[in-house]
Amino acid sequence: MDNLITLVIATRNNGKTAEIADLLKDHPVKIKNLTDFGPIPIIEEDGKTFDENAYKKAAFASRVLGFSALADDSGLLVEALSGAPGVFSARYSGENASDEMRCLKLLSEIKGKTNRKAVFECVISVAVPSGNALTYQGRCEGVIAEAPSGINGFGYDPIFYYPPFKKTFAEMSMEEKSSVSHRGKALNELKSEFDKVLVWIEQNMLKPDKFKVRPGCEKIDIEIL
Ligand code: ITT
Repeated sequence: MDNLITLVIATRNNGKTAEIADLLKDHPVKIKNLTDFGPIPIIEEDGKTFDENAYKKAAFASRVLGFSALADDSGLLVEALSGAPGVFSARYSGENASDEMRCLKLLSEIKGKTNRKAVFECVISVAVPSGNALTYQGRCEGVIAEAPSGINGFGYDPIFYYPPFKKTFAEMSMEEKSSVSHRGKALNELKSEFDKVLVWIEQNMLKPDKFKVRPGCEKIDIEIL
């Protein structure tokens, strides 16, 4: 069908792309991701909340590519570390660190603490080129494991232990993880009103601008009007 609405998954994280694409696979949209287009500038994630960053990523991708776009901003908040790494989850151990390095840093920061409670949070933003957007949220509570375990998933999955399943996220299949995860919950909320979302996208595609793009070279910023 050619009249399907195109929805671009605006993330450079392959683990997220796989989970989002899987959850949306049976829906009447043409799913694309950033690799389907030429290089697009990296957006600076300088928001103080998941909400701000998710909006920025979705609105910017939609604006630049001319399609509706869905972005996810998420992270892990550890109670004993006053909510760190939080919005800095991707950069917790420096810009170029691996997932393994981030997990090991977190394990060393929390070493010896008795409170190992943590929560994953996710905000999904669906935006159209004008800058209008819809927001969905999800969270999942668990504890930080004593040591990494499991090989599935990405990011902090090997050290995020989910007590009801007696497994870390990295020991679960993608379907199992999505049934309880922060991202799965946010996307399920979106899916529960998918028909309305498609109508909203159609009605909003041509609305007047809500923001200006400031062109730069490597990193680009947007200014909300
Ligand atoms: P994009 O901005 O391109 O989407 P990113 O990896 O930079 O990719 P975020 O800024 O949202 O994404 O950072 C989220 C980080 O939080 C991510 O890199 C992981 O380290 C962690 N994270 C989020 N969701 C996770 C999950 O389901 N499992 C494990 N770690 C997760």
